Amino acid sequence: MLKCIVIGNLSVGKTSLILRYTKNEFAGQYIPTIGADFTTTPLKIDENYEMVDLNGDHKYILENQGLSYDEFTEINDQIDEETKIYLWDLAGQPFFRKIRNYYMSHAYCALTIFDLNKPPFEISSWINDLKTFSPNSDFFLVGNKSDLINTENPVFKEQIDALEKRHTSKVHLVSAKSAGGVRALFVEMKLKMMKRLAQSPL
Ligand SMILES: Nc1nc2c(ncn2[C@@H]2O[C@H](COP(=O)(O)OP(=O)(O)OP(=O)(O)O)[C@@H](O)[C@H]2O)c(=O)[nH]1
Ligand SMILES: [Mg+2]
Repeated sequence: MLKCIVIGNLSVGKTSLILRYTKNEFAGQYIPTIGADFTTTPLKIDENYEMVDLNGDHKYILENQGLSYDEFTEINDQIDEETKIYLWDLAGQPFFRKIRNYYMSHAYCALTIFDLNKPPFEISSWINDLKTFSPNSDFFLVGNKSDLINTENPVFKEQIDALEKRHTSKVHLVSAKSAGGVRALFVEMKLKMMKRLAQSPL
């Protein structure tokens, strides 16, 4: 089972990001997730649609994952069309902590989401929970709602730099509303999962 969990405080946009990626939709109103929800997405990357449509960003994403285009094609071709990633959307409200912790185990990958409008970006407790319940999980740090801020602001850049250093991980800036960066994030996540699978099959 390729389980990917999507975690982060309430209202940071976990459900919205999944909806944007899987259905290319966005809903403005906030409907809190109750407990947990799940949806699936194929692991295999559609080269013509998902990759080519990234407006040149695919080069940068492949570079992040240390893959040449040929290496990508080789591992992507080995993946069965039927192989699915199970995306678990875990409710962020404190009330759901118990049920959430239960769903946090055995994750292969995690997207840790935070709201770019709400500094200081407190994600340490999520990373700690992840290390407790799914110590072998890979993770991505994701700042959402980039449509509402100026990403060129030096103070903002410093905060993001500090976060990247603290967790020795790149921060992905995305917006479920404008769709900016969302496809790139999920494609990079798939690449990371594929690479890991190719190195040590389940
Ligand atoms: N401006 C803006 N609003 C967003 C964005 N993503 C989500 N929102 C809004 O933020 C609110 C919360 O989004 P959700 O996706 O429901 O948040 P969640 O993280 O799933 O929340 P819980 O299920 O309670 O944990 C909604 O009103 C969304 O419309 C974004 O990229 N930009
Ligand atoms: Mg939700």
